[in-house]
Amino acid sequence: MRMHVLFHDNCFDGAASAAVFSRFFLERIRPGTELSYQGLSHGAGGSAIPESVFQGDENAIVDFRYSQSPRLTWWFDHHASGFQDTGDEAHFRADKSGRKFHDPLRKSCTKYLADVAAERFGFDSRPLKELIDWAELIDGAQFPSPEMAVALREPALQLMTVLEANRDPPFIPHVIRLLQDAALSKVAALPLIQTPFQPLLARHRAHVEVVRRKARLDNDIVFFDVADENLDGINKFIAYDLFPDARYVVWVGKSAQRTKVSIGSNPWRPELRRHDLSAIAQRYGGGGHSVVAAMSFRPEEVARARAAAAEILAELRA
Ligand SMILES: [Mn+2]
Repeated sequence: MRMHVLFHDNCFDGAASAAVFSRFFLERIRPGTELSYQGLSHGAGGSAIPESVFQGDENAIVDFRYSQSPRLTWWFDHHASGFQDTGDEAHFRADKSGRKFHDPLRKSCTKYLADVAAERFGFDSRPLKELIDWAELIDGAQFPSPEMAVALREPALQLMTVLEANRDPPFIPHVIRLLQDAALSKVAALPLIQTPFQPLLARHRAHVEVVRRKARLDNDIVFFDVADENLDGINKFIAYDLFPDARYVVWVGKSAQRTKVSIGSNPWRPELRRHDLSAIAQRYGGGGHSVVAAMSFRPEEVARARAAAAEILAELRA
């Protein structure tokens, strides 16, 4: 029997959720199960999860949207946009398995999963406390200051940076296996993480300079467009470090795989948010949370992405 764990790719919370799920499954559900892993990412226009990803005898999705496939046997998610296809939510509500869970009010999928596993299945999550606490802090943007989120001094933030930038499919599954048994700070200190981190830190510092050059604050909203620089994965807290009083950040980015519009509300000024950003992103085929969301377009659709960003800016300023 093989359990295939599908996780939100290039995301600290996605990898941490997969590690917690694995340890929970092996301790409380079926010891000795062979586990395999695969990352899922958002495609253009909110494309559905292909049936071909469900490769296990059982399949779990963590920190990523729902699927009505009968091959999906476990699901944990906290995205407000967790139900994207017609009938997804009704299908989930009708589920009687007791193995599918969704709570859009939770800050991280990792802590949500650990809490459900503890309360309903008697799982002892204490050995993974460091990992769970950092996932809650990172995914919930609970940093005491934007400076901490941008300086990347803490080992967990260095690991986060490496996971977000990774393009090698077997790498994150390997990290997920390590995180099940070794302390997070020990894993982050390994050459496996530190070797790729050092050039990423230099690149990150260059991104800070690009955002400093391009970002403009208008009506409490920061906007910048780095599609021409072919930048997609940049640290989402840079703009708040530069503009601590901003209400929202809207930016256009681009990689070989997609053009992306990201929208976020200032985690250090929560009282300024007046929009559900996930609802806005869903109108463009994207999704996320009420406080931070994004939408993807095809790589060649830069003009469409820029038009969407302009419409969203107008809506947020109105
Ligand atoms: Mn998450």
